[in-house]
Amino acid sequence: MGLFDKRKKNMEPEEEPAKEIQQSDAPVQEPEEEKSNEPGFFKRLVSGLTKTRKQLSESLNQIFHGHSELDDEFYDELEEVLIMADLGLETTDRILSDLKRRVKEYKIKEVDPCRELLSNIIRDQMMVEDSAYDFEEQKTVMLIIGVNGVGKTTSIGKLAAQYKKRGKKVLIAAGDTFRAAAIDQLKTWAERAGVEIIAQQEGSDPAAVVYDAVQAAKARNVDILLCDTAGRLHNKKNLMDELAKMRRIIEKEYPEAHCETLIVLDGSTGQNALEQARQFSEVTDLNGIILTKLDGTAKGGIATAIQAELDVPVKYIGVGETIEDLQRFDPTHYVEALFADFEVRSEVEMLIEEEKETWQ
Ligand SMILES: Nc1nc2c(ncn2[C@@H]2O[C@H](COP(=O)(O)OP(=O)(O)OP(=O)(O)O)[C@@H](O)[C@H]2O)c(=O)[nH]1
Ligand SMILES: [Mg+2]
Repeated sequence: MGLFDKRKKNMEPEEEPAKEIQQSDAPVQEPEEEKSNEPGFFKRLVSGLTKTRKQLSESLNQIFHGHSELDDEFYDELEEVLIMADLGLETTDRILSDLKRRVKEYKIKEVDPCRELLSNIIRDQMMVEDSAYDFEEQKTVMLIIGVNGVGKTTSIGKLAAQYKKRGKKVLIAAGDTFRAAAIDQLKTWAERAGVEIIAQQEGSDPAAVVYDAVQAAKARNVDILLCDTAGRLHNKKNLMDELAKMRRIIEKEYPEAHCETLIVLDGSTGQNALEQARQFSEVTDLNGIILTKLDGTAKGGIATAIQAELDVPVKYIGVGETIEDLQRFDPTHYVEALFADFEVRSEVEMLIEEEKETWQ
């Protein structure tokens, strides 16, 4: 039984509309079943999303406690709260239209059942296809792109460590040759993760580094090659040309490998992150998004906006600084962690306890 189903069972009277929702709306997936393959996974997510959850829950509680009727005022206030959580105008509009449609369909007259509807709608906006992570099981070259400071290098370090732990043969390419410090930072991560790295001098051609790394990956039977890239060059055109050149080399030199281009976005920059993703998607095909720094921000709703507006899946999220804090994105868990309001917080803690017991 999912968190929201539990809450409903405990808290809501047996009203007709509530029953109808349970029957016709897809139930929230069981978090207990696939909560993680790592201990503390859900706890990290809940803790990482604290700021966003607090802001969202407080505002939502106020709205839900302050209204008994589904009138315009209720919807207007809801709109304001969703926009404040950085879901963006377009996504908020889409969510509210969907909510109104479902309210009509299920003949709902009261505000309370809307809470679950709302979380279901947001979850549905972000569903990731089952095939989204197939690349992890193939020979893959991952090109990690994004503007400076968003978390490319650290995400590569964290992913390398996680893949290695799962038995993959991993290689890293230091494709950010713009600064010597960038190469050193990546070397430190490679050491920490216990994987090999291909690097050249500062100022060398990044495409040449990628070329060498691809040859090494083929020769050493590497499963996953992770390529770092520069976030800042002399101008935007340079940067985009360089990324295109790297991708051409990968495709030409290693056509049998899958090329996975992931853009890293800093979640704490809210709508700016969305704009960056838009700009990059105009010049290169994006397979997915790594959304970092959700732990430091109340703008966690941006994950929903990005996915809904760009139609590019968020594949990993960063909810802290440790290696385990970079997680595969699971919309069900994300929504449960995000929407756990005061009334159900004890149940969130219960889930964490259950998780602890499973892994101890
Ligand atoms: N709190 C938090 N910090 C993060 C997360 N991901 C990255 N960071 C921090 O963000 C800072 C920048 O990360 P980098 O990996 O160096 O970013 P980059 O995109 O490689 O930056 P450039 O190489 O300058 O383009 C570092 O201090 C990281 O520790 C996250 O999920 N949460
Ligand atoms: Mg970097």
